[in-house]
Amino acid sequence: MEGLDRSGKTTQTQKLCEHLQRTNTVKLIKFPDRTTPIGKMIDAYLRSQSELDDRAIHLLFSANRWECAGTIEAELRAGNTVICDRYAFSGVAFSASKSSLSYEWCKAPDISLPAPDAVVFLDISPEVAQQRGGYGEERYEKEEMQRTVRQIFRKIETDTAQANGHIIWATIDASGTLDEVQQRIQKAVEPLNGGITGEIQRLWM
Ligand code: FDM
Repeated sequence: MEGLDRSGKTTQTQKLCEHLQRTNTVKLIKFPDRTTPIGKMIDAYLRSQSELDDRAIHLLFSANRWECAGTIEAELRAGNTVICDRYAFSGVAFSASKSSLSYEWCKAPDISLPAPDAVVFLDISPEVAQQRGGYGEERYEKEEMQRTVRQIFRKIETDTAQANGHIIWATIDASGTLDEVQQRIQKAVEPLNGGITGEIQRLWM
């Protein structure tokens, strides 16, 4: 699950989890995982309690995924469903929105992570986001940055289709009611309901 700020991503992810739990064991993983030592460094940075070089924080976000990659693979091998609240796509979209970092450089550390079978991107215009109460307190919750991030997500969608044709990429309009948006999400992931067989795919390879 990916999304812009104020898209309702966390609530929608929780609801999707509950829905899928009726038929399968579901593991929900939130990135950044702020509980690990790396996650604590990320958390301090996001709350502006520490300063880090743009490259250093990007690599920490990626390392935070790699430290969980083994768990993700084990869950998938056990036949469970894994839902990630943000993943490498956020990693690239947010970092590459900084003028100091190139898009290709941002992708590199996440290459060969376990690839998802579907990416649900909750899309919301900056105008609707503002109506929902404006942006919050954290470092990246600024209108200008969110606009750029949104554009980069579109580029990542194209790129991911080229490298990983099997990934379902669903850009969901997040501007309706909670239930309307949830219905759209459930419909988008329906093709996966029968389960997935075969090798775990690798991201951007
Ligand atoms: N974020 C999240 C990144 O910049 N890179 C990443 O790899 C990830 C996973 O962290 F602004 C940003 C996106 C967001 C912030 O995310 C925290 P949540 O979902 O608001 O906790």
